[in-house]
Amino acid sequence: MSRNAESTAFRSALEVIRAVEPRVADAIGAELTDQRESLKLIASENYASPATLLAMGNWFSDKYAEGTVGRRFYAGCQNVDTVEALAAEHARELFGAAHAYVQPHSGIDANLVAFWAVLADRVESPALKKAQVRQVNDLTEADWFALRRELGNQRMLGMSLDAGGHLTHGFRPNISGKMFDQRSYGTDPATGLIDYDRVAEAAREFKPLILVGGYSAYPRKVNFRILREIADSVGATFMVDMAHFAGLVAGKVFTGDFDPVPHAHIVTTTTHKSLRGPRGGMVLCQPELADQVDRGCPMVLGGPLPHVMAAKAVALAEARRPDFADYAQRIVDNSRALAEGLLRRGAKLVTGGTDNHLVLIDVSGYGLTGRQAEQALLDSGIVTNRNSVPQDPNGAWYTSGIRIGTPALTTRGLGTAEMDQTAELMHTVLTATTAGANADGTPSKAKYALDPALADKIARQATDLLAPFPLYPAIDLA
Ligand code: DSN
Repeated sequence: MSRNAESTAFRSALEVIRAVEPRVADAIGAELTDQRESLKLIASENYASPATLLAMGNWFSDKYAEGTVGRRFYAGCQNVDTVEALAAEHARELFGAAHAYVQPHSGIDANLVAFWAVLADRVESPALKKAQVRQVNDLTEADWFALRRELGNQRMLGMSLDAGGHLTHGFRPNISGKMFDQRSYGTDPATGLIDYDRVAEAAREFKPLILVGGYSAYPRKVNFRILREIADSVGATFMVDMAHFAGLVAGKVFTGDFDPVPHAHIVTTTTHKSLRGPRGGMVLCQPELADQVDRGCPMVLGGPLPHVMAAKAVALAEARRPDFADYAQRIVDNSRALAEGLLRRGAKLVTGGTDNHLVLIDVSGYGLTGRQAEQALLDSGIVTNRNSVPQDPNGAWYTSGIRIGTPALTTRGLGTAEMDQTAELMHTVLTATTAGANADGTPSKAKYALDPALADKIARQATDLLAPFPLYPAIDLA
């Protein structure tokens, strides 16, 4: 394929869009410029390949396909069957999973499918059994009452949000925290690391139906063998949400005890973070849960998105290539280099470092809240997101942390030397930023001061750092 093909494809697409609504075409073009010019350190973002992006922009979007491959509620799904089966096959092969369900639209959808599958599989409920074998019309009002009571009072134990867990793992404001009787495990206050003995103790006391592993802001490996042993010891189903680190599992950086797939009963993920696919979700599971998982649509999900499943098939095929393992290793090498660069300059990091794709800076060490630091970095061309740190005194809105990650910059080709320069730019901004005050003189958690000339200088240096690593080098929209 010529490099020109990518340019032609995207230029032609924009020309067609421009003829209908030029402002949308302009916004798409502007987004490419912004992404090209900013130092993107958001740990959950990446840059999908042109092939992945193009697989989403077509008439597959027009098709309804409730059901599963070969068993649809709509006619004419033969081509959707092809791409869904391909995506599932690539996912099974890539992760060594017994079963893959590629329809979830997002991570929360994947988690809801998994929760439902476990509830349906594990909860002893005569009413649910009747409902499952499609005797729904035979259920009495008392049956429905019992079913809601039984399904609605199950227990889940997951990692707490401020320790790095995800809001869908039982955080109260999320639906998972409302549908389950929920408890959470944190991290050791001294080390910031998961204390497996404490998790085991919590599991013994609480006896959850589901033990959830996985995180969105924990910068270390997790031993999934130990978590599975804990789950087994209390009869819990072990679920892992690997959304953040799926690319590291796919690239065989996380193997053995650190690969969740052989240890968990059910694994969920998104496909767009370190895995570098389209926006979407996926569930992998042991054979005994496959039937329930496949009921995800219409049980929990709306119609599947065939165009996104096509893109998942493309991205998963890419992740099966040998160069993806090299990419995954470079993500971690870069993350370590970034952490070391920050530590050497005096930054305070949660757990003192990293062994995955992300680093969590405790910006209270710079006298700032996460919100102040996030904005000051953004003024300087560095895109990050604020995040709670364990036992965060500033809550989930202002926070005391900045979460950064290397999947996106690694895709562009930046290496460990550039990570050290990135650490220097970040440290310079954070050191130069001061917390502001409210009108009444009290300390503000949002206001800050940063010399605009310095912010501009850092933004120019960030652009210079990126210049040798163009994003989508083959695409010229001019
Ligand atoms: N929003 C994703 C993240 O940034 O981690 C997960 O939901």
